Amino acid sequence: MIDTTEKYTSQYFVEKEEHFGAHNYHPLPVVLNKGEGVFVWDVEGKRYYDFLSAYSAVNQGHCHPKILKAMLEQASKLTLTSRAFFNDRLGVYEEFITKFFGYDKVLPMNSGAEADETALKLCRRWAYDVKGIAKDQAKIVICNNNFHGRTITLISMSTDPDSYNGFGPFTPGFIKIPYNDLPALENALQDANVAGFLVEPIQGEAGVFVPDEGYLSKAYKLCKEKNVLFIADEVQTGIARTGKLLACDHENVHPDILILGKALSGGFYPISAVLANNDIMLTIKPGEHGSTFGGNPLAASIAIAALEVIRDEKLAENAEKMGNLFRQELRNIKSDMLELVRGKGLLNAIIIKPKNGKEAWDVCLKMKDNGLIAKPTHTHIIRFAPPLVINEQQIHEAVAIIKKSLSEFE
Ligand code: IF1
Repeated sequence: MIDTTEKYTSQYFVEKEEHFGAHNYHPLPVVLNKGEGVFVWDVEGKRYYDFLSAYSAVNQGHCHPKILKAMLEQASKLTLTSRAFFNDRLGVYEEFITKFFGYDKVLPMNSGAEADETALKLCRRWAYDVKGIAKDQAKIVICNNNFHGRTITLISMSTDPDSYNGFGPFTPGFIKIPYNDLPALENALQDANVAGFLVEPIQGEAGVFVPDEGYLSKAYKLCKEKNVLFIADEVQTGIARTGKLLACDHENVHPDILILGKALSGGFYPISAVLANNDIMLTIKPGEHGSTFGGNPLAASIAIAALEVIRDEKLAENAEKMGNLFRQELRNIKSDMLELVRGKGLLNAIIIKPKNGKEAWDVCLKMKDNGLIAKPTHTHIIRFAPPLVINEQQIHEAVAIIKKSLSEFE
């Protein structure tokens, strides 16, 4: 146990993780011990703007009081029953979330990866039982540069060697096509064994790739023409992040299978969900899929509160407004390292042009010194995703930090 009477430096905690933890991450050198709204603090008491939001899991802001209250109340009563029995929270949550997003049913899971895996199983089962594809022949179309999680099947779909190298053999049954390429999708859909198209409405990990206007709606139409399920992975883009409740809402696309995670709990607990209508969801029968923690009463209570915050605080509208302001202000920054600004709502990224051997990582270190934390993805891209509760004055302050940091490389 940590003796809280003695002040421990960041170095103390970094060394602990180095010695006792797996080295599957390379974190920015900052040790956080407090979060509130758009801010986090390190063990030395320094405050930072959090511009990653735990990869868009803290959309409601750190430690949102309403979600905390719901968590504490439920945690003091009943946390886990397993699905071997009913409980008095799951059905209430299922009704709430299915009406919130407009589906017949929800299958509750824990991590985003589990939700993606669940969606793949639903798609394959629908392929055999409803579409009538021959056993074990179902194929699912996915996009290059996708990110859907870290399981063997999900990395089998990946085109990023860092995700799949050294983890073979891989799960078969996937057709890879370029993202944002409708002719490539149309061509792939000629295969009668295609059952589904799994796509991120915006590719987050790839570096916030926003597809052309109309891509999602035209892709959906192509899928419907071929009786193929349109499966949207909104784990990162959902829950108001891009300025609408779902990124698919920008094009009025209602996915056949919707995958949610991350901010579904406001960062309090691993909660994910798969939503679909009865013709798809009821293809899985009792005993054919499950999870120890999936749909537990604590998660159910947290998720209701997390979604109520999104609705009641109009965080999608705020994300739209603050996102436009953020991109506009960023584009006014004069820096030869700042190559490009792109994004939607409060899911944004900048491309850093290396200068004198300095690159995105060095810019992130400089921003950290200046009071804002973010992390590069794919070497030259810095993703900016603050909590959706950010206000105008905080956007201006954050942009000033980014501008100052870039200027220090001039
Ligand atoms: C890591 C990335 C982001 C996701 C989408 C499913 C999942 C994720 C669109 C799986 C998870 C996380 C995973 C985390 C870092 C982060 C990430 F860089 F890995 F790709 F956000 F962009 N679909 N993304 O973004 O959800 O199982 O993690 O709950 O693995 O390093 P999960």
